[in-house]
Amino acid sequence: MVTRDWLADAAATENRRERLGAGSVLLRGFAVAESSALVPAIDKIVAAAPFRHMQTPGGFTMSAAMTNCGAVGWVSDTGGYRYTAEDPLSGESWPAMPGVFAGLANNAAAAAGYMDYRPDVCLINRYEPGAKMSLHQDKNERDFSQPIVSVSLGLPMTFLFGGLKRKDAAARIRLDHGDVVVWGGSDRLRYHGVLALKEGSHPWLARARINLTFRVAR
Ligand code: MD3
Ligand code: FE
Repeated sequence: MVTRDWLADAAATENRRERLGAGSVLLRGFAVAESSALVPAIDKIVAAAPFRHMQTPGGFTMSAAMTNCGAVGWVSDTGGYRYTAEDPLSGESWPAMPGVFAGLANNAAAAAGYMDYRPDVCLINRYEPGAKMSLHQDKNERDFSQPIVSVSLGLPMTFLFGGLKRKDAAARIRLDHGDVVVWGGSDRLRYHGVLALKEGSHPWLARARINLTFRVAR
């Protein structure tokens, strides 16, 4: 019964799309099929540019470990937050963005209504149980009209989606393996963060959650 299956698929896809704000869409499970290609691509990036715990400008050590791929990478140290063309650990260019990353980000952005999305950086965040990210805004990029695409892999996490002021109440959203969110328009500068990761084990990533965050930085 081809027709029935097609309708079921279409309904499932539609049901798994959740509007989070005027410019943001959660695409539940959008990256599940690609995850078997994403994990080895991450391993290859990490072999060249290892995960590291960066320092905040205030002198704290971030609990999420990070690396990057693409033309530039996001870095933080006691000198501030910025994008660099070289990995400060090696002095070499950041690893190139894999085709499977660029294609996934472009498809997800298009599914949310942002056509021709061409990110120049993917920040890769790795959380182990207890790691978190406090409420912050992403504003080191030049063009806030460009959305951010995030891909969650591994253990589930509670995401905090606040407002344009730090004190605004934050909604809590559970993000699971394969969930993709496109954040754009008037939501681009909303405060956001993640609660501490809970203990668990995931078939792909064991005791960890990895988040891919695609941006147009320059
Ligand atoms: C909403 N990472 O790297 S991704 C970050 O799960 C960061 O690792 C989190 O926040 C993580 O900066 C959240 C989701 C995200 C990213 C950017 C946003 C949500 C956003 C920018 C504006 C609004
Ligand atoms: Fe952020």
